[in-house]
Amino acid sequence: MSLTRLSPAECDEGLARLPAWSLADDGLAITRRFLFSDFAEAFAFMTRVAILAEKADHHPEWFNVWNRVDIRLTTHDAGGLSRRDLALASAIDRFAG
Ligand code: HBI
Repeated sequence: MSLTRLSPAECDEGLARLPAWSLADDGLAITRRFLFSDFAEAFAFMTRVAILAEKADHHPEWFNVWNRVDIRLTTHDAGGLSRRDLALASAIDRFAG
């Protein structure tokens, strides 16, 4: 999948289909906060995302504390958002609920 940086209009179109995600203040990433019932649920989610990311060869920047997982998706090789970020966010939403 393309590593070309998305234009502002393409970012807006992509985010319109990902209502649970937000554009980062720097405009270079999309972010979403996930809350789970406890740490075990949060870590199980992270394990599934890790497998997905490895298959996609596209990896999240994330932070976990107890039942919370904050995910930031950006494409380092593109210097901003690419279609890979939108695709991974969509895949994560499919099993995050
Ligand atoms: N993950 N988020 C993110 N951004 C990248 O640019 C990136 C990556 N994972 C792997 C990777 N680049 C390179 O190894 C190439 O596969 C693109």
